[in-house]
Amino acid sequence: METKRSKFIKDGFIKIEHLITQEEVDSLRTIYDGLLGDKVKTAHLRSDLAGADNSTNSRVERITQIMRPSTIAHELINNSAYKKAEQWAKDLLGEDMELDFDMMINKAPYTNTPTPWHQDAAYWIAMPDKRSASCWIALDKVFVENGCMWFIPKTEDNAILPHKNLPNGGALYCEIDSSKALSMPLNPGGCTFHDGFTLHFSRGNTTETHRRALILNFRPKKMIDYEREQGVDHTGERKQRN
Ligand SMILES: O=C(O)CCC(=O)C(=O)O
Repeated sequence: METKRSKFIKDGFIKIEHLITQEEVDSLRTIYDGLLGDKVKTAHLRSDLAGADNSTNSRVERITQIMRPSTIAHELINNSAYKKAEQWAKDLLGEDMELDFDMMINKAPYTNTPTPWHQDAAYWIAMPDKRSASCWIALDKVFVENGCMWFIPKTEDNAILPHKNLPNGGALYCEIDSSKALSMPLNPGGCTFHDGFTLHFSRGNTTETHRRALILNFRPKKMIDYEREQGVDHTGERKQRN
């Protein structure tokens, strides 16, 4: 019988329809919106995943990324979403899984900017233990037109494709055949989990409301220590490291 765990191992991703309740979504939205609206407090952790837009002097962020929000909003760490996602990560990959980093990725209304195809492991240093799980939590109803996640089921284990940066320090991307990609619409409080080697992407937000996602990345405690010893805390520049 296929379980969430066996599907995650086979395909490199799974979908969980209800990770947290609407009440829990509402309390996360309050914290999330507070950080999104505070460009001063978040300045050192905040950037545009689409790359800085130098051409227009525009201050409009197309894809707002805020790394490690729990280092500013400390209450996040004890939030039930973090606890539930961690339990799932342990169930999927083992009891030694812990939170490595959290991040917010928001697509503002009508910004219509895709997050390009990539593998998260391209951003990370090479690690002897390659287990990882990223939990992408929808704080809004997400669908194709506002930028839900898309995944390509894994065929090859742990191969990292060559990635390049979008101009001006933007996201990493790779050239791939996306004909087998599957979209992952979700209701608020639903989530997906993906492995660091799984190819994923999202379309731009063409709707009149925000597309808010909170992402929690888990890996073995020993690998988190290994990263920190090398100065990796997931707040540095975007570049291929692996
Ligand atoms: O939210 C997005 O558009 C992309 C998210 C992503 O790339 C990730 O969670 O690794």
